Amino acid sequence: MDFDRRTMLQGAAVASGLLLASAAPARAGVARREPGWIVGKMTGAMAVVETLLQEGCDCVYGIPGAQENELWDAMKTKGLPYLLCTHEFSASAMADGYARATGKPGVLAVVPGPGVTNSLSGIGEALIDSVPLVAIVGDIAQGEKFRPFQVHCLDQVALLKPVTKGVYHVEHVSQIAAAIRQAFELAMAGEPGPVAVVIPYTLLVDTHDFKTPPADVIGTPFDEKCFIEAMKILKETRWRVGIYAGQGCLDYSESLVRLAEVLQAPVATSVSGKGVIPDCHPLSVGWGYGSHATGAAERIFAPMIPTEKIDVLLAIGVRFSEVSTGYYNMPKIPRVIHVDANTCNLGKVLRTDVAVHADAGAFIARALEFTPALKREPDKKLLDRIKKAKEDDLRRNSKIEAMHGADPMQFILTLRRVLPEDGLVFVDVTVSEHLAAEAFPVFKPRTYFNPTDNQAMGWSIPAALGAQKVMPGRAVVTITGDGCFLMSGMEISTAGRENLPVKFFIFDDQAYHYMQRLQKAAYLRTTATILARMDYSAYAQAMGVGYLEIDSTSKLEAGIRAAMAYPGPVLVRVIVDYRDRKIRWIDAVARRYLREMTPAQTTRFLARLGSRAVDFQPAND
Ligand SMILES: Cc1ncc(C[n+]2csc(CCOP(=O)(O)OP(=O)(O)O)c2C)c(N)n1
Ligand SMILES: [Mg+2]
Repeated sequence: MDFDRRTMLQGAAVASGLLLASAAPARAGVARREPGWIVGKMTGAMAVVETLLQEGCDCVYGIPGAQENELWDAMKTKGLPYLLCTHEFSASAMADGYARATGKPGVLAVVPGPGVTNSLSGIGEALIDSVPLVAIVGDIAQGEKFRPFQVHCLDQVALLKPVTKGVYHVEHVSQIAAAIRQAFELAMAGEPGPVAVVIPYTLLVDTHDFKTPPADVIGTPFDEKCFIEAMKILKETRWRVGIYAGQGCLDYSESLVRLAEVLQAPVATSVSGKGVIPDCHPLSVGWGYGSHATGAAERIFAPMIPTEKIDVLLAIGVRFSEVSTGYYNMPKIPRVIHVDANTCNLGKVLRTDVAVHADAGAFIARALEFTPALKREPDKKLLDRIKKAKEDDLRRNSKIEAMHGADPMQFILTLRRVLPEDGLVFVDVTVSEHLAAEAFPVFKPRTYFNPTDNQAMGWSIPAALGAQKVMPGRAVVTITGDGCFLMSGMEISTAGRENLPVKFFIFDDQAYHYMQRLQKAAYLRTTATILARMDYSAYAQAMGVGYLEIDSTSKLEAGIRAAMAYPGPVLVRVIVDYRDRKIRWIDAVARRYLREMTPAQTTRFLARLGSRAVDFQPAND
């Protein structure tokens, strides 16, 4: 990419004192507790907690340390819930899972040095995936109390800067409440993202007489001129519109569906937009709209027959990122309207005719005011084509290919049948994420989650725990590869300790199958992809959670039902057999990579394949 994601999100300046961040446009629509003033004499630690409570924080995820003990003690005193995790990667992923599920900023608290560096992968995931976080980060003593060679004396601010929208470095106890409030505001403003507040530990015990007002609301610009341009195009009722909706629409699902019905526009979504329209809606075509995504989306957005084509693409709250588009694999549509809360996303990937800088919800609400002019009659032929294309996808996906274990695609279809509509699914960085994006229908916003653009392996286990902690009545499951499990599996001990009833489905193929798929095609052998044979039953027992095993396709339904009925956390080893099941995303991406190779690269590539093809005993490891 030729741009810096952090700069794009703005608010980029590191604040010394409380100078931060250029004003990013605020997002409307998410209900937040109206915060009042922070008033009274208290310690810095108490001010942190009081501010978090006022901002509506339900839970802080993290691990205490010498520099943060004062803070954790204050949380207990003031009754602010917290969840102790086993590693700070989990702290950031838990806060991320919380934020995606609730729509509110997730909060983590970590110590300086290793606490910060451990948390960076998850904070980076939140940055690239537009998830609001507030990281409360300890720091070594500064100012008069500074001494050389303190423990954890890394440059916390410099470490956090590239993975956040902004960093507030607090220099005096009096600044604590304002810094945290501004961090909440900035995290949600415009395109959401993570913000850090770095507090030297000595300030937590200092006292101050606080009188801190609510943070200034960062305004929401609405580009009226471009909006009118967009309406001019949409009013051409002879043109068929297709909507591509992203995460920016998650809080405006009902109005988005209404707009789609007014326009009679088929709706495709990005991966993180899954759920903005119920997949059972007659206009929903599922994920993506190219050859990498659902067959239905491709057939409707890139049809063979010219009279069936889409004339206008209306992209709302979406970025056309590499993963969602299968390596920028977008069928050409003659006219493109792109709406986004962050100007830096507009027209960045796709040539755009009209770029509307606006919050998705505000745009949709305004567009609905033009209903009489935009209205199209239902097109029975289109609706029939969508229905037929979805049925064909289901038929193709229902074909069982596995022979020595469970079929992963059958798992995905069966899980959907068993899981309640409001159940939460956290899908990790396994090759099955692409199968799930394609074949797992989502019926409600904020119920399907995937670390889409940083692809941080191991994310699903802590992210699911973060959400389950504040949503005790909801069914929460993970779809986790065995490689991902080995990265964050220790966090399952937290489920056992707290009795958080997440169902951890671990796809055991003793391999990085994803890498094997990519490597086999390119090198005719695999390197560094084979994982340990594990005793999952012993592991579950050690972690204090229940255990189940599914070793064939025929046992999927009963196994998943048994897991869901289990009253506590349970680890389910699903022995999967991928065979060479077609994965549309991988095939589409491979085709595009090949097309982009230079003639010299292609020659070298083919020569290597040729020489390896005669090696009958390829060394795979
Ligand atoms: C932290 C991290 N390291 C490495 C990768 C590269 N990577 C992507 S998928 C994958 C393998 C995942 O293995 P597993 O969880 O077993 O799922 P499977 O590939 O078998 O479906 C790897 C190594 C990554 N995305 N994140
Ligand atoms: Mg695997």
